[in-house]
Amino acid sequence: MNITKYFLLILFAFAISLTDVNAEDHLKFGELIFEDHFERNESQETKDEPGNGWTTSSDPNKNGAKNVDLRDGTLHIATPQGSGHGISARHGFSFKDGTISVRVKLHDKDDRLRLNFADLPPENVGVNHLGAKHLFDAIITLDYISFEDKIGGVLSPGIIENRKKGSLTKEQKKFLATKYKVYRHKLEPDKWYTFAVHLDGDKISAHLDDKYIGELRSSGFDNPTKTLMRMLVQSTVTIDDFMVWRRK
Ligand SMILES: [Ca+2]
Ligand SMILES: [Ca+2]
Repeated sequence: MNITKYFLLILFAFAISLTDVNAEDHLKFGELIFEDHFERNESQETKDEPGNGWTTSSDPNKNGAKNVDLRDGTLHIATPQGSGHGISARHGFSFKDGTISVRVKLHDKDDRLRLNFADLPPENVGVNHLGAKHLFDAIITLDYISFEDKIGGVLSPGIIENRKKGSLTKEQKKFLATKYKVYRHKLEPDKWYTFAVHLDGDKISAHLDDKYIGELRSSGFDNPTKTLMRMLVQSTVTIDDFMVWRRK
């Protein structure tokens, strides 16, 4: 064997081993069921047109400004000036246990990405987002990451009514304090981070890049079906590499 052939063989073996590492990396989260890297453009630049099954909260039939923009191979989401509410980009998926990972870039202190896990009536899965039931949230800002079980917390029977009336009991307040967890950190603006949120039974946990953030256990995380992801943005957030793995 001449030296060139030998070198090529080594290079080939190295490439194979790299591919294996990447494949294993993905396998550890389960079966990859959806991914979007936003490497495309709209047919126009005046209305939301994210494509690939995404819908947004901006009604394309109204003359609203464009809020969700495919830009340089990313999804750029910005709340219009003076708008009281955030903008959402939604996509269906389905798992009981799994991981949702997204690359996120926050630009300043007001920017917030809320991953809102919701459940749809079975007839609306993959059709529309009508009747979506809020389950829980994972939030990331430049200052913190938080988890909150909504369906097993503020939206649970007895609590929801008392909360509206402002008459939560001491026990109810104590109970609600167990449904929410916040982790303080300092992230850099305009820098990409990979935020991965894992669901396993009644446990939610997260990684930021390779760093383990923490976990919270609560009944709502164990909802038998999770079928809709709403990325709710306050201010401006840039997204890339949205990926979903199913374990159960
Ligand atoms: Ca665009
Ligand atoms: Ca991309």
